[in-house]
Amino acid sequence: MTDCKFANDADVIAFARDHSGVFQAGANLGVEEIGDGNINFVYRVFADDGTSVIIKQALHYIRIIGEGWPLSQDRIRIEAEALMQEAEYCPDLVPRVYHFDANRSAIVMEDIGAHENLRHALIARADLPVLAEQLGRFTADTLFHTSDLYLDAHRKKALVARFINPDLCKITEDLFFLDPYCDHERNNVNPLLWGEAEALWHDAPLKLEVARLKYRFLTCAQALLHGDLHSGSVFVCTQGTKVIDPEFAYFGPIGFDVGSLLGNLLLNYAGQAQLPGTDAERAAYQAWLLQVIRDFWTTFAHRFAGLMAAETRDPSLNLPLYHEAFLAEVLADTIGYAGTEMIRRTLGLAHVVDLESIEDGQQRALAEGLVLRLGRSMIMQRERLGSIDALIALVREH
Ligand code: SR1
Ligand code: MG
Repeated sequence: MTDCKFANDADVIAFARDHSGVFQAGANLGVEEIGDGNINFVYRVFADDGTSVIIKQALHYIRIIGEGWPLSQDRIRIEAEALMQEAEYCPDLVPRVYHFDANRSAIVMEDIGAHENLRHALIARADLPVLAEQLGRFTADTLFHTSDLYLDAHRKKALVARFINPDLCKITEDLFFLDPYCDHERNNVNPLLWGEAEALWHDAPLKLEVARLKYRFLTCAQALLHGDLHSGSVFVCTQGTKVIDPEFAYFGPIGFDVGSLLGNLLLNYAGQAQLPGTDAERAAYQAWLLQVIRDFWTTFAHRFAGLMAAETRDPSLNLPLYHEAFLAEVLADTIGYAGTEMIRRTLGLAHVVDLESIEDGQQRALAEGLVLRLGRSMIMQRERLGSIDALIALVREH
């Protein structure tokens, strides 16, 4: 469906009117394009009475690049099906899907307009009292219930087949595990960080560990991942959290999702030291971030352990010692993939505003240098750290 792009505002409005079921007959509707992501087109359609929906459309190329970087439109089916899958276990934490239209490569979904992008909320030092618990619950419940620890073996394999997502996985395979570890033309390196980047490109022990993490990403079909669980895919308000954008969903290692979130919290932690404010404000927010990291992991691990004990039906997998070993492996993966997320957001193509909004290049290089050194230590030490407190101690040492 390469020619499905909405022709104009009236086309978007007609689509929303026909496929959402939320607007009054004859309501006067308006539309605005709100997408600031890299890949798709996103519209908000609204009525005078405040009713609104979101329409997300995937074209056959990457929005910010154009036709020069083609991308399968199957990603929008995968996103719709992943949102519905996630809603089975965490209906309060994802936007509701009203309609998926394969011909228009579009989803009509709930408008979560009262929420704010987590990345911007963290930069503004928002207090988010339910964030850690809700992210821990989202990851534990979605990942456990799509793994072999829960699903019947035939159902699991049928689901794996529905979520084969080669184009989007290839983006991750390249942007996470290839580009940042060589002088790649897609990279975007602060000139003041060039020496540290070059050192990393020649760091054989690090490249060996990144190869191991990449191979797990390629082969370890543990659970249905969100696949792109960075702070820009999470929306927050003081009462709640919504996780959006699972177009990178595929069956991969559980620690990739958990680690993506953890890595993004640490990217903000590193940025905080150079963002505006007093020393006391920066330090207080950094301490809060470390507490969120601890609570997030602890919620995830406790819930996942409880689910394994209560709901794992396969007797050969329902062993307390195996459950303990499984979570230890997920923690090591989490720390390692968090490290790769941190490094790729510093040297690779797609940076984050937690660091990019530090206007002074010298100060930004300080924050980026911290990210690189911490990311490297996390990748190298991931199998030795053994607890979230040990990780937090490592962060403090840097
Ligand atoms: C070209 S796509 C760059 C990044 O945006 C997406 O959100 C993913 O994180 C991807 O790596
Ligand atoms: Mg996205």
